[in-house]
Amino acid sequence: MVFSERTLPKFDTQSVQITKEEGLLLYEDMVLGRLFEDKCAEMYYRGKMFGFVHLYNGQEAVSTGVIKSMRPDRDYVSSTYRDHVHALSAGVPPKEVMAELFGKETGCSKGRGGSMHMFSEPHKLLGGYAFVAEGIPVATGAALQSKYRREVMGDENADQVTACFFGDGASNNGQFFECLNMAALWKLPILYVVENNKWAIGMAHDRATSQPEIFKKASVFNMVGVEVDGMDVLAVRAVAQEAVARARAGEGPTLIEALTYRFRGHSLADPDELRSAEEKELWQARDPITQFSKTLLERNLVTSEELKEIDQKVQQQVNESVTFAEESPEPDPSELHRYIFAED
Ligand SMILES: Cc1ncc(C[n+]2csc(CCOP(=O)(O)OP(=O)(O)O)c2C)c(N)n1
Ligand SMILES: [Mg+2]
Repeated sequence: MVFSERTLPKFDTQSVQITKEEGLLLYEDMVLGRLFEDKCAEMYYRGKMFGFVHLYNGQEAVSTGVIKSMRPDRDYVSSTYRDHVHALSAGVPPKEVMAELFGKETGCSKGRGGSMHMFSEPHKLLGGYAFVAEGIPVATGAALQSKYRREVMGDENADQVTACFFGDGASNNGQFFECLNMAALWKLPILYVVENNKWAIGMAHDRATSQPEIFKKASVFNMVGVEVDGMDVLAVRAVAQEAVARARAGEGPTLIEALTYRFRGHSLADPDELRSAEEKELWQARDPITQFSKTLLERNLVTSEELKEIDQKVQQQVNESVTFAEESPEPDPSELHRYIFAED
């Protein structure tokens, strides 16, 4: 079956003013996501990590554009099983993410979680979740507690916004509808970010969904719904900044549908034979990192040497994360029962 490509929403990237510092921050975060995932693939095929590993290549502009519009270590982020790069954007050090993938005690979830269960209290990362849509109620709860603490308990500092990431497939699950209803009803400070990469494993979104334009589903809850080119980091950032401001001002949630694509198979165990070569090539040509480096160069904000230096610095950081993970101890078997329940 052949599916047509959706027309991308119009966005005037030229109209967005950014400083060199902001541009480099966005660029570095996306490159970190890309090089980290490439290294994961290498380590997985070398037998260094086990279980399912889902990579984020191609979708970097969504994680970077949204999370870099939020306050680090204060606002909440919830993810899915495709969670390494959300963790990195949220500020979890690459060595802690890599060590988690290696199942080591020094991992951000103490080696108990692995690829699909990144968690970090200091970085307000509420977790990766193996079940599709499982993070949506958790993120909705986080947003409810911020609002409750602020408005009912009078805690002025409880002004956190939550970003809840999930896939197109998850938007057909019941939690999505129940949580959007509650969030709109209670005007919760939350961004529901659907990363519509057109596929749920081997199921094409258009084939499984009566209304494939997910952002339109916001309207039935009286919620703001927007679609955005998920391969354009400045477009994602602009939409996210507006949504964060709306949430922070007590005006409630936003459903953001980012049109994006994963450049690799569903997981590293997927031979990726179902998607057509044409479709893959079309999206590969929209690579968010290549596009953004062009923008930075065209605006004379950076030189190609500066970008290369960042690439090298990040590559070194990623390599060091592997050394750290390899040299780290495994959890002590006598302590395997720990971290199931909160400790005093
Ligand atoms: C509740 C539940 N049902 C089924 C699965 C098996 N499963 C794992 S990933 C996936 C596809 C989800 O696709 P999508 O939400 O679009 O996210 P993407 O993988 O594209 O990022 C499915 C069905 C699961 N993990 N959890
Ligand atoms: Mg998907």
